[in-house]
Amino acid sequence: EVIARRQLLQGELVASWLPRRAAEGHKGTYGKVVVVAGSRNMSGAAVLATLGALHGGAGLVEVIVPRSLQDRVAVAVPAALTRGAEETPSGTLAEAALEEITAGLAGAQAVVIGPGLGQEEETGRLFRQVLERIGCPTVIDADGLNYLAAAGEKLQLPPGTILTPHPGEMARLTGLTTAEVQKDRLAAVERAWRNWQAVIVLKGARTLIAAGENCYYFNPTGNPGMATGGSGDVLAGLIGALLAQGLSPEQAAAAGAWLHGRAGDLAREEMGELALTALDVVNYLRKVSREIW
Ligand code: NPW
Ligand code: AMP
Ligand code: MG
Repeated sequence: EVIARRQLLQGELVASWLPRRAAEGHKGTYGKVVVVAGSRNMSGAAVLATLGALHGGAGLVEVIVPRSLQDRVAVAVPAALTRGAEETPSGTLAEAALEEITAGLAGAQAVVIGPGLGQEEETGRLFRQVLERIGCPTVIDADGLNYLAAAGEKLQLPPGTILTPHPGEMARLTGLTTAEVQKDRLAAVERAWRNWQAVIVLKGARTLIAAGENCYYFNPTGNPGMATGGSGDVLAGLIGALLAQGLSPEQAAAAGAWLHGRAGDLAREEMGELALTALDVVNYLRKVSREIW
């Protein structure tokens, strides 16, 4: 049943979607997120997406990165499982990583793919093959979106896919300019939704979510302090965690945007906008959790 709606997100609605922790719950209850991310110069993107997933309540998070980054990522996020896969000379995931990644996908309730993957052609070919092997709801972000845009054909997406473009990525996905995207954000998300038949999260001030025919959410949380490297990578992981806990793609996308912005707003109360970094957004998810979980 498709219900036409344009909804302003607010905390009570988001809280009503979130699963309560059962007294008998165990880590298997809350789902496994597999994060496919990172390259030599962007190991932080993998770390931040993984932290977003852990702080979003996923029972288990496994992060798959180019082999030479594995130890570093494991030290940065000891709570996550890590898997190192074959890499290209420039330190991005290689096509030969396919079997290792496929093994990692087993048992995932949600996948997050794209942050920091880089833009090597070979990694793009790998990305397309990985997409075909994913059988669970998936968040595609950052370079994953760039690979979708570069594919030149409409790729088949996993069931329950969420795309999380910022305006620049949205421009690449739709063939519009960034200015055109920003001038009519509603038209841009509609266009992307029609083309991809996926939930679209157009980030930036007042993040806009399209989840179906005439079905939009407007997010009022967040602030310009969050305009800082890596904050989108945290959001991708967070949405993955909500998917793994059983929220629908529509709810996970909307709730993720709201919670992420709320964490940024609570961080701003303490430190102002200047000093705020992506790691603060992660850490203030604790306060948001305390507020409404
Ligand atoms: P312009 O110039 O206005 O047309 P890119 P990226 C636009 C990784 N990271 N409003 C704007 O375009 C990511 O995961 C790794 C308007 C801007 O110049 C990716 O894999 C980190 N325009 C990779 O880096 C930390 C907006 O987009 C352009 C806009 C590249 O991602 C950082 C930039 O977009 C990063 O997350 C807005 N609100 N937002 C790490 N520590 O490892 C964006 N634009 O070229 O896609 O580059 O977003 O930095
Ligand atoms: P990314 O560009 O992928 O790192 O994503 C940036 C994240 O920060 C997204 O979740 C944006 O919605 C958020 N963000 C960036 N600038 C603002 C802003 N001016 N107001 C609210 N949120 C913002
Ligand atoms: Mg980003």
